Amino acid sequence: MTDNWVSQEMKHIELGDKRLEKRLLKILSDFSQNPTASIPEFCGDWAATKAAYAFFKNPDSGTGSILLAQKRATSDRIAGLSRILILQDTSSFDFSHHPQTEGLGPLDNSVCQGFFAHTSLATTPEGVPLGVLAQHTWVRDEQTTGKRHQRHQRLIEDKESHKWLQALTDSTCDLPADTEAMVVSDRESDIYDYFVHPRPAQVELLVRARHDRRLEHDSRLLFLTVSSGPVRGKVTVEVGPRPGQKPRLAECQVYFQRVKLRPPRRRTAQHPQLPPVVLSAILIREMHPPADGEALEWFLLTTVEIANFEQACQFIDYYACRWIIERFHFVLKSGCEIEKRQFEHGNRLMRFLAVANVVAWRLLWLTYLSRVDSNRPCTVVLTEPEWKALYNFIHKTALLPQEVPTLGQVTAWIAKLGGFLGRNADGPPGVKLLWQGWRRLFDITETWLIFNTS
Ligand SMILES: [Mn+2]
Repeated sequence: MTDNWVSQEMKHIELGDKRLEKRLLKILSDFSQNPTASIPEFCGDWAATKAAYAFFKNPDSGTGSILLAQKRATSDRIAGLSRILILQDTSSFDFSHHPQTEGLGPLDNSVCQGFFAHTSLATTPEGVPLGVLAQHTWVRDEQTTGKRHQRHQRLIEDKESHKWLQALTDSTCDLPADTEAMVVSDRESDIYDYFVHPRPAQVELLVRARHDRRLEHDSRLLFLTVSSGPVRGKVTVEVGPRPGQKPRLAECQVYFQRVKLRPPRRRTAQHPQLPPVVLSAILIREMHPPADGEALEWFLLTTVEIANFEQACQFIDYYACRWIIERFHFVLKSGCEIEKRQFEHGNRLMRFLAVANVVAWRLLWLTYLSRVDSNRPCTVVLTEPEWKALYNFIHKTALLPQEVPTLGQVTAWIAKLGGFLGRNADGPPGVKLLWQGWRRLFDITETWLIFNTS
């Protein structure tokens, strides 16, 4: 049986073959119920397993078509929202432990083999994931990068830097005209060309700065100019746990200033001179960093003119949401076990990734939606048998409640199945507990259905 949400999510799929489309829905449905399982395990029987492997082998099971279907479903969720964030970032997928896989290339560390994926994930301004808008996968060429290419890391980055511009275009080309989008990205995207790359009128950029650029019309440098300006206010930022460091609340000073950047010097005909660009710089700097740890410091650049302290704080919150795409990569790797998948060729792994995007998005969506919208009825994410089975199992009763449980309640119960203790200090359950619980809920529901279907 195909889950309703799967058919909804893939309603725009066009693989040019109805049987392939049906197979995709079946794979998605089985896979999402048991994301960490191997293909034979989540397929359940030999015939389904064989069909799944045939699906990933088939060049007609195009990653482009699957991505486009998800982009359209994501656009349906975006429609009507006045503002969204688009988080873009790169991740590498390492298959060094499967050396027999063909069609892969060197990663940042040249002894590792795998491929790269650059993903644009849409979220609400509160960080609730809406879906993948664009994804570009590629393999580095062993010949051009060379065995000692680690030394040339900057050269490779320069060569691949076009991905930021391309993702900006791909993820924003079909946005509704009344939806504003803030495209958020990390220090790797601090590329002058990116700031001047054409984009739709309602699209703005927010980038963490890496380069101390020269300002136009005087010889001053960006970082010193902003940090020697006036302190506009103070904010407290939550810093998550890091290796050897507990989570903390960092008290930070906020600076912001309008700056006009001088374009980099160009010499070649292929790279003509670019115009100067006017941006707003926002600096937040921790006032009392821990003795044993690094101070929190973000130097952000945005194409929006920052008018006041409140607006600067809003942009700091937007940048904090960039973390969600790191979580997305985490769910792909640890939740969907991409790097443990065994296929003969990298192409099949990339097809598998296109399918896993949908599963990972949904897990993350559920995790964050339950935090911001916990009072909604749970039927937005669970089928009737699912929530009933969950309720009966958790409460050790055959009776049902008067009212449909809320999203917050069922999320806590699913997490409990995954090992969540729910102590006051634990905070809301994370995505890992949810995918662990999700898997048990599937079995519990199957059993529940045996006793509750007449
Ligand atoms: Mn990055």
